[in-house]
This record gives sequence, C-alpha cells and structure tokens, in this order.
Amino acid sequence: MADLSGLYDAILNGDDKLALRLTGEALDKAADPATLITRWMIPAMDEVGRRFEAQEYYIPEMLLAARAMKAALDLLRPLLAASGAQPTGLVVLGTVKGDLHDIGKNMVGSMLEGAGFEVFDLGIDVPAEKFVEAIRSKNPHILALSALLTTTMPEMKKTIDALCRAGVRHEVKVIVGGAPVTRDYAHEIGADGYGENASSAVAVARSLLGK
Ligand code: B1M
Repeated sequence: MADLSGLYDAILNGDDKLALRLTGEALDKAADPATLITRWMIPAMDEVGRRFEAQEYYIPEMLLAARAMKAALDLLRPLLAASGAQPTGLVVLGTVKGDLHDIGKNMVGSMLEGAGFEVFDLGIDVPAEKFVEAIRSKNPHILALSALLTTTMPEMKKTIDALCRAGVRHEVKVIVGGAPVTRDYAHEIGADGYGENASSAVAVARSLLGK
C-alpha cells in the first residue's frame, strides 16, 4: 500500500478537507478502505489521544481531529457497507449514557451493515430505558453497546440490569465494546459477547446468531 502518512497527518492536524481529498485520491488508486482505516486513520486518532493525555492537545484539537476522521469515514462508509448480501439480523446500537464518543460506534455500525445486518443506531448518550424501549419496539436479535470512557462503562451493566428488570434480557444477545472495555469486563457484567474492534464485533454478532 502507498504511503498515506499525509492522511494520518491531516487527521492528526484536524484538517477535514485535506483528509477527505486524500481519502478520495487513495480510493481512486484502489486503496482498500479497511486498510486505510486500520493503518492510517485509527493510529492518527490514537496519537490524538496520546497528545491529549500529555496535555499537548486540548478538547478543540480533539474535536477537529474527530471531524477530519468523520469526513474521511463518511466517504468510506458506503464501501464498508457494500459487501453485504442477505439480511443477517437486526441490531440496535448505541453509545451508553454520559458518553459522547461515536466514531468507533459508527464504524461498528458500518461493518455490521457490510456483513448484511440491519442496524438501528440510537446515537450517543443513550440511557438504559431507551435501549429497553428499542428492544420492545424493534425486537432486534442483537443489542450492541459502545463506551469509550472508564466512567461510562458501568452504564453497560446498568443497561443489562435494566433489560433484566424489564423482562426482555432473554430476547436479545448483548455485545459490548469500546477502548476501555475488556473481555473479562464483558463477562463480569453478563454480556453475551465482546468485540475488540469493529470487525471482531461483526464476527461475534454472526457467531451469536449461529451464522
Ligand atoms: Co475523548 N477520550 N473525551 N473525545 N477521545 C478518549 C476516549 C481518551 C482515551 C483520550 C485520552 O485521554 N487518551 C479519554 C478517556 C480516558 C478514559 O476514560 N479511560 C477521553 C476523555 C477523557 C474525554 C473527555 C472526558 C475529555 C474532557 O472533557 N475532559 C470528554 C468526554 C465527553 C463525553 O463523552 N462525555 C471527551 C470528549 C471527546 C471529544 C468529544 C472531543 C471527541 C469525540 C468526538 C466523537 O466521537 N464524535 C473525543 C475523541 C476524538 C477522543 C479520542 C482522541 C479518539 C476516539 C476515537 O474516535 N477513536 C480518544 C483517544 C483514543 O481513542 N485513542 C478519546 C477512533 C475510533 C475508531 O476508535 O472509538 O476506540 P474507538 O472504536 C474502536 C474500538 O474501541 C471498537 O471498535 C472501534 C473500531 O476499531 N469499538 C467497539 C467501539 N465501540 C465498540 C462496540 C462494540 C465492539 C467494538 O460492540 C458493540
């Protein structure tokens, strides 16, 4: 694959127009969308996170980087979703209450769509009751919960507890993921599956449905 460090830099520097242009040019040269994401785009966001921790970046820089990442992802999303064939199942997806991070969640949604799932995305900062409502109204096969903050991970357990209280826990398989979430944590809170990244979320969703 060509050197796309310009795309890495564009995201790191929060230049959405350049990120979009370089992504388009890479696609014109038949670059693989998944490789673009894993080799250049996610490492750029990891470096943003490192700089934030080191107090070299602050919230405005993080927001600009997120905007550049989203601009590039918007171009890639239809390509990620294009490989689907038969509807594989219905997924309700969301980032848990108190958490505003949605880039990883959106990638999980796109990859699930690419694998043929129908995805109903509830967005960010989703309270447990809203997940319960969606399970009642949509009757999904899978509930997919994302959290990026150690402080919002407990909302995943609260959501599973709310499903139990509402008597709908047995109707749906729950998968969880997001940077601070681990397999052990997923097990501890009674989730059915854990996805380390977007493609493993798809593999877990498929295997939970026996596909
Ligand atoms: Co925030 N943020 N942020 N942030 N942010 C992190 C997560 C942080 C690690 C940065 C750092 O300090 N190094 C840190 C969390 C520390 C912690 O709790 N351990 C942090 C913090 C502290 C905060 C604030 C509290 C900062 C503040 O206000 N003081 C604040 C919280 C706001 C809130 O949510 N209430 C905040 C705000 C923001 C922005 C709004 C500015 C922006 C988000 C914009 C947006 O999403 N629209 C932002 C960003 C951009 C980041 C970093 C830099 C990048 C996140 C990202 O998009 N990564 C992030 C540092 C980092 O992650 N390296 C950071 C790229 C994305 C593709 O990866 O989301 O991990 P990720 O998704 C992956 C996997 O995790 C997985 O698959 C995806 C693809 O591989 N995955 C799943 C995700 N969900 C899944 C679900 C699944 C399965 C897999 O199954 C259902």
